[in-house]
Amino acid sequence: MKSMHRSMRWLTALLMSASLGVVARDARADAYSEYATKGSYNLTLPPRTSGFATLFGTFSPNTNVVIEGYALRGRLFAVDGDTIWLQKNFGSSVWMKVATATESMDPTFLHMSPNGTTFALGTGYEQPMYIGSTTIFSVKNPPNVSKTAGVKKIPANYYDAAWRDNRYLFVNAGDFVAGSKIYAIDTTLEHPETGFIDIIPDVPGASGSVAFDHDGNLITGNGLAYAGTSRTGEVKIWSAADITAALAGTSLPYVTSGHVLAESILSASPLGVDGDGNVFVGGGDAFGGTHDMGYAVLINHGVVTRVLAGGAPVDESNAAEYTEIAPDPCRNDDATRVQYVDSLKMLVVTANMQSQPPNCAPFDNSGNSGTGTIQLYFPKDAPDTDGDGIPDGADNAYLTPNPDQTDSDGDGFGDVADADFDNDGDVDEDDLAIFVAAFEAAKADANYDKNVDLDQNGKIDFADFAEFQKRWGTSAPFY
Ligand SMILES: [Ca+2]
Ligand SMILES: [Ca+2]
Ligand SMILES: [Ca+2]
Ligand SMILES: [Ca+2]
Repeated sequence: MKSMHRSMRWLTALLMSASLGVVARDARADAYSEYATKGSYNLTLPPRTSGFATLFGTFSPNTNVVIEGYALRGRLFAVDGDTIWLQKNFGSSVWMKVATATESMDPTFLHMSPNGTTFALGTGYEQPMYIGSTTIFSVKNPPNVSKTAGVKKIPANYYDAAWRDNRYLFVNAGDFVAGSKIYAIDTTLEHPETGFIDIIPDVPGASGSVAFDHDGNLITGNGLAYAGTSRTGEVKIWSAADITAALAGTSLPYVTSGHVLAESILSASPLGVDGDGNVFVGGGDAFGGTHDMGYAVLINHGVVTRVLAGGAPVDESNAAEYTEIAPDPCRNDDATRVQYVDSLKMLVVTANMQSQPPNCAPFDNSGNSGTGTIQLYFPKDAPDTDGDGIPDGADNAYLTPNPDQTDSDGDGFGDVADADFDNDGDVDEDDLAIFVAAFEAAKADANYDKNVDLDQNGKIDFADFAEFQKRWGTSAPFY
């Protein structure tokens, strides 16, 4: 009896370690909740001049474009009425104007090619799409995209778009009345509008968005039901092989091809995939209901695998298959956008906050009002190059440890890395003069300068000078 108990305990232990082993092998995040592990960080969009501000910028680790010292990899773009802004530093709400447009932009998309060399800009309803080189962007002399030589101006019907590779841009045309289609643009053509390729020619209803996963499968989402056979809130996925065939001329009929991933996520815009292959669906209300605005849904990567193999779509009553993220506690925001920055393993959630509890404003579906806020979420394995506990995507000095993140002059560069005291972009004699004037000052002294106290220990001494020396002769950005 005794020995039987012992062997059962041993077997139980063996079973437990075996099952633990299975869990440990899959390190992938399965739910939005796993993104909160390193905390969330709040940013703000630039003040809008007209139209509404929207955030873009999903950059692969292969993006190597640098604009006047500012690497595009991981950096966010914001677009408002007439301006394209570039984020000055990781974790920063300081925005630099890098381009304008003639059109009053009610932007529907600004997507960079995977290698970062080409931008595609949708300026708004019935306005042209522009495709051009990202190297035209300039902090020193922002160009007008609509008037820049070499930028292709394309008349097209569109709502959102996604790059398949560095050549083909997939576009969903979201015409509420006439029905929608998904087509591809060969961006290498001199006149891309002469060679549109039908991929899915007959989407019933308004198409909300398109996205590619890491294996080249295409994901589509249908938005608002308007008339006829609209399939509201349906998210479908088409295999990479089907997409390759469609590019070669075999277009895909909407109803009889592809696989249904979700049956009712309104408005299915935008769509995207995180680093672990989970599919996120932003937009307004999700899974029906009358007042379920202000959140986005994450569909577990396992459902994608199952659906591609012919299995059932996401079970919306099963929390293991989808989770929600709700940036707006009042849940009356109808412009919840989710994007993923591959190079930083960063989930970016934007919302237009119209009110705060307990005084929640009544439901509003204009999509344009409220304060544009940005929340950053990171999974456990997000890069933290300097090991100070702040993930790279939120760190205002990602190469120098500064857990306090102090930025005394508010220019977006953390004090610890910011020896450009006069903010002219260079660390030179002028900054040395400012340093010398404050040297040996302590907090109580009249000549104490918080900016110059690089290590923030309340005293300007040789430790700060050593840091200053390291930065001597460098130019912005400062990390
Ligand atoms: Ca860090
Ligand atoms: Ca740091
Ligand atoms: Ca600073
Ligand atoms: Ca300077």
